[in-house]
Amino acid sequence: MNTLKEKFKAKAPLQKEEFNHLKQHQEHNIGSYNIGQVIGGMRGITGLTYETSLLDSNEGIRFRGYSIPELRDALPKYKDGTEPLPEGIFYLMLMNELPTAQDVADLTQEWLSRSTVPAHVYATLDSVPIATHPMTQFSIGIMAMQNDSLFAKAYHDGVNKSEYWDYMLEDVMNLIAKLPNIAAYIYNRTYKGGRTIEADTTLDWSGNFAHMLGYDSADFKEMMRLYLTIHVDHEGGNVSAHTTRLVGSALSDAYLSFAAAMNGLAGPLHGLANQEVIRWIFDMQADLKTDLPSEEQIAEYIQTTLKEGRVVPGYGHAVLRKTDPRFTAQNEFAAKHMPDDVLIQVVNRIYKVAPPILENTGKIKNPWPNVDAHSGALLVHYGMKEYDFYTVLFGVSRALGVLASLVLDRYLALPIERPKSETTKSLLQMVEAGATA
Ligand code: NMX
Ligand code: MLT
Repeated sequence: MNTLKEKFKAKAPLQKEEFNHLKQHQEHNIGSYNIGQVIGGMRGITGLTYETSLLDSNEGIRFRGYSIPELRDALPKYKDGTEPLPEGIFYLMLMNELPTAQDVADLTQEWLSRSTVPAHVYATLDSVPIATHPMTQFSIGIMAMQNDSLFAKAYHDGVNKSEYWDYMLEDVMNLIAKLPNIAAYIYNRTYKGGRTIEADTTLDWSGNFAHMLGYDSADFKEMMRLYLTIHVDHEGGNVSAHTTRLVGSALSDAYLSFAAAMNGLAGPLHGLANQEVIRWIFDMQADLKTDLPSEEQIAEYIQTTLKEGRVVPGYGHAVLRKTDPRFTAQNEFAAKHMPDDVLIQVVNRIYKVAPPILENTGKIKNPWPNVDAHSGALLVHYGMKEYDFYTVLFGVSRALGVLASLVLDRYLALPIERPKSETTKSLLQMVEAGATA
């Protein structure tokens, strides 16, 4: 038995105890909702429990109670590095306790030992056209591994439901361990002529991922540790987390659930926004024939985007109502490591100009930047300009949060999801009758 599983077994009963305590209060009413929320994407309706992180609309995300600045301080680092190792935030989310440096080192080794990707997965990726979007390739690569699901096999063999979590944890560890290899393969296949870069087994999960992508500077590796830490999770209602939960609730295994989540992350209003931001900035620079447009030029470009009935990518949020702390963390990294970078200056000019314009439309509820407004500029600085690939990096990180949660879903024995729907007619009838659902 691996060390993480032993620790989870010892620690998880406390989480179940708390959940069982909540179950004693099932009749407690926590609010009501209206038709606007039903037809408006279910905003503000609490419809699920989700343990690994919680979003405050003004303050931003907290992981098991810890904010991003607190975790940049508290989580173990790589040797003399200053950014947290994502292994640590995975440990925190799963266990509900901060890891020691040894816990993190154990996890690095555990993932390394599980990282070999079966040859047929690479062969499957090689069979799709090279122009296939990297997120589609990523989803295909994940699905190609589904045949190895230990959870699906155990279910088929009649495993007792009390043991579901055990097989789910095995699948989750295997999947997370292999994602960097698959992502790097897609990058090298799509943009770098199919070169092969062997893993560096002396490195941590993120450092080795950076290495396999062909980026070996110490700064890029630090950036990757930060990037993979801050994108992990954003409570349970976002498209990728909720998809993982929903699909998993049918007792679909981790591969099926996570591939579905990645298909949601690939949407331009969700994770694909990180590529859209850089595409939008590059287009603006090309249209205006300058790398550093003035604030006036940027303001005009934003107005044009709005007039064309398009969104300004990287701005707005369904829940947040202030600047995303993930944007701020990246901006701090940029100020420290690339103070003179022109693209970062463009990002900061947009940050100055966009909010009042968006606010003045009178309909955009959050005029502030989200995580995607910044991430691409860091990658471009280090030479990764292939922006179609950016959402894959988001996906590798997002695996840690949603898959830690998936283990907990099975541990807490959450039921299949099945909300009620109505038709427009049936809701109108309720309105006329003054009835409730
Ligand atoms: N640019 C232009 N219009 C916007 C923007 C924006 N950045 N944000 C919201 N709106 C519009 C929105 O399309 C809607 O228009 P309409 O009534 O014509 O349908 C109106 O403002 C009200 O939307 P909100 O209630 O403010 O936002 P909602 O909760 O529906 O959507 C987002 C949230 C994030 C989908 C939206 O702000 C958006 O499309 N942003 C740009 C894309 C983006 O950055 N997505 C990344 C989110 C973070 N992530 O990584 O997942
Ligand atoms: C996320 O990280 O999932 C996004 O900010 C979207 C969300 O929280 O709705």
